[in-house]
Amino acid sequence: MGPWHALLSYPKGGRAWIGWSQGLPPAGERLGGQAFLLLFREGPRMLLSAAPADAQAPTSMAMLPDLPATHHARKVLGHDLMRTPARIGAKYFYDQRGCELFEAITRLPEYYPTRTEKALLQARGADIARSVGPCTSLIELGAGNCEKVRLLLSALQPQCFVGVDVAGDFVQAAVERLAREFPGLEVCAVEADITAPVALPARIAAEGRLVFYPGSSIGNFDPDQSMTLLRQMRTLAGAGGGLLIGIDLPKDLQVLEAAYNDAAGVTAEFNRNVLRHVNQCLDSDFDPAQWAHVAFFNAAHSRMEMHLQALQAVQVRWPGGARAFAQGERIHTENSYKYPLPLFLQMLTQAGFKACKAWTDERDWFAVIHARA
Ligand code: AVJ
Repeated sequence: MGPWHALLSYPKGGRAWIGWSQGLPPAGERLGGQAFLLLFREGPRMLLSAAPADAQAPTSMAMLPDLPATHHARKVLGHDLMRTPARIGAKYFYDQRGCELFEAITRLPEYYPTRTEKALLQARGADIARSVGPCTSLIELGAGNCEKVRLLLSALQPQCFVGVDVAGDFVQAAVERLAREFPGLEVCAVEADITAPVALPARIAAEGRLVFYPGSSIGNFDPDQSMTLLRQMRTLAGAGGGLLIGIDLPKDLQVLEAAYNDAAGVTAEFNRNVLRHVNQCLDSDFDPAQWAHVAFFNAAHSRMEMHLQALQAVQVRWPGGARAFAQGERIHTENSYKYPLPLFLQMLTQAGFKACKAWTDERDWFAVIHARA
C-alpha cells in the first residue's frame, strides 16, 4: 500500500500537502485522522511555505492516493529493477537509517574523502573566501548533516544558509542545529532531488549566491548527467555567483577499494539498506540478508562501483511488477567517478563556468574547486 496524501486549501488560497507515512496506519485508519504525520515530501515542502501565514485551519481537504512525484519515482524504480542488470538510483541510499550509516562511513579509518576535504576547507578557508568574495547566501546541495559548511561559515560570513537534500527531515534537523550554533545566520531547508532544477524560497536573493556541492557527490552521476547538473548549478548560482565543489581524485587502487570495503562492514550495511528504502518506496519485499555487498574500481570508467549480489536465487515482488534474480546476479547500486583534476576543470569550463581555482591536499587525493558562474 503506497502513501496517501491530502491536499489542503487555506482561506486565502494557500495550499499545502500532508502525507501519511508509508506503511504506518493500516488502510482503514487512514481516514480516521488521528494518525496524522507531518511528512512533507519533495514538492509539498515548498507548497507548504505558500500557505498564508494567518491560515489556521484548512477550508477543504482532498484525498489523493499518491503524489505525482511519488508515482513517477515508483515507475522509475520499478523500471530500473527490470533492467539487465538491475539498478537502483544512488539517492535511495539516503533514508533516515541510510543517512546515519553514511555519517558512520565518513568516520571510518578507510574512508578518506570526508576527512581530507574537511581538512582542506579548514586550511584553505581564508583563500577560498578571498576567491569567492562577498557571499549573501550559501546554498549547499546534498547538505545532509551540514557538517562541512560549519568550516566555511566564519570565513564566508553569508547572511543565509540553504540546505538542500533528498532527506528532508534529516536536513531540516541539521539546519535547525546550525541556526542555534550560529546566531544571526538565517537558515532554510529544502527537500529536493537535485537532478531536477532546484526551486528556492522567494526570499533567497538572486545576488551573491555560492552553490556548495562538497563530498564528491557529483561522482554519483554519469559524466553526461554531471554536465547537465553543472549547468543547472551555474543557473542556480546566477550572474556574479559561483560554485564551490569537492571532487575525489584518482589514486592508488588499494586505497580506493579499501574505502568502499571497510573492515567494520559499515559500507556493506549502507549498501544493503538501500533495499529497505526501496521496500518503503515501492512496497517491494526485498530481504537485505539475501544480498552481499560488492565494491570495486572499474578502471575503464575511472569509477568505484557498488553492487548487491544475490547469495541465492531471489524472487522479489511489488505492486505491478516482479523480478527473479539468479544466484550471483547483481543489482548496480552506485557509481562514484574519480575525475583527474584537469578533466574536471575542463568539464566546468564546458558547463560555462569561468576562472576556476583549485585547492588539493598534499597527497593529491581530493580537490576543492571554486568556479565563477
Ligand atoms: C556521498 C556519493 C560521495 O561516493 O564516496 C560512500 C557515497 N558510497 N561509501 C561516495 C558512498 C559508499 C559517497 N558520496
